[in-house]
Amino acid sequence: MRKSSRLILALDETDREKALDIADAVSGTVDAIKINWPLVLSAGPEMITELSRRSDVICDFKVADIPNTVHLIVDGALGRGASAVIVHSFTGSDSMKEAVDTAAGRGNIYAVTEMSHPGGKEFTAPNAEALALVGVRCGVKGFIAPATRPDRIAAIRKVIGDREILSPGVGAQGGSASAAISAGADYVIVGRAIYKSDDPSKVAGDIADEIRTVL
Ligand code: O7M
Repeated sequence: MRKSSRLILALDETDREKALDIADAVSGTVDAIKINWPLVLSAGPEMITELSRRSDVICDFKVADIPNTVHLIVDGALGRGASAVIVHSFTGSDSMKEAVDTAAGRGNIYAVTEMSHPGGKEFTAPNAEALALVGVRCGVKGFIAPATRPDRIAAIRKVIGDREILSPGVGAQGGSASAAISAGADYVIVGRAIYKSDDPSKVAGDIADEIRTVL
């Protein structure tokens, strides 16, 4: 994934044509497009391939399963053109290692440490540093840490060295792109603020400009 605007679009739009229009409008600005179950369930897994012609595609399937199932999901996503897959780390080192081994030479694995919504404080936040350490040992490319709590991005950064941090929670969830980058995130992930706006290209450009002010 290139590291230019440091902005990743979370394309949770469920209308296939709208999703492709938005991808076309912002693919020159964003460094990657992240897709999740909403778009895959409405438009089919072929959207992975379709979008991979426009941008790097990160499959945010938050895989949380036994190693064999993890292998099948990661293999299927990368086989359709994804360049990265996101997994949960609470499943433990054997599942996470299986994801990393399956992706080796074909793509990257990112692991969730602490989630950005208020409920993320209940179980994920108290265990986030330990979860991140398991990810480091398993060789993941990077981690997901919350833009809604920039101090937690900084805390995760201390544990993971120079591995990447991708940070969701900007805009609709109240977080700020510049604050997340300043706290140590490499990229911010932005969904509704871009794909629900009247002018996704302009909003993406504005967020990229905001990020540039703190680099
Ligand atoms: O900007 P939004 O709130 O519309 O979208 C945020 C996206 O990031 C959406 O796709 C979420 O599923 C995802 N996300 C979070 O919002 N919080 C998290 O803690 C983790 C993720 C995520 O991307 O996990 C990999």
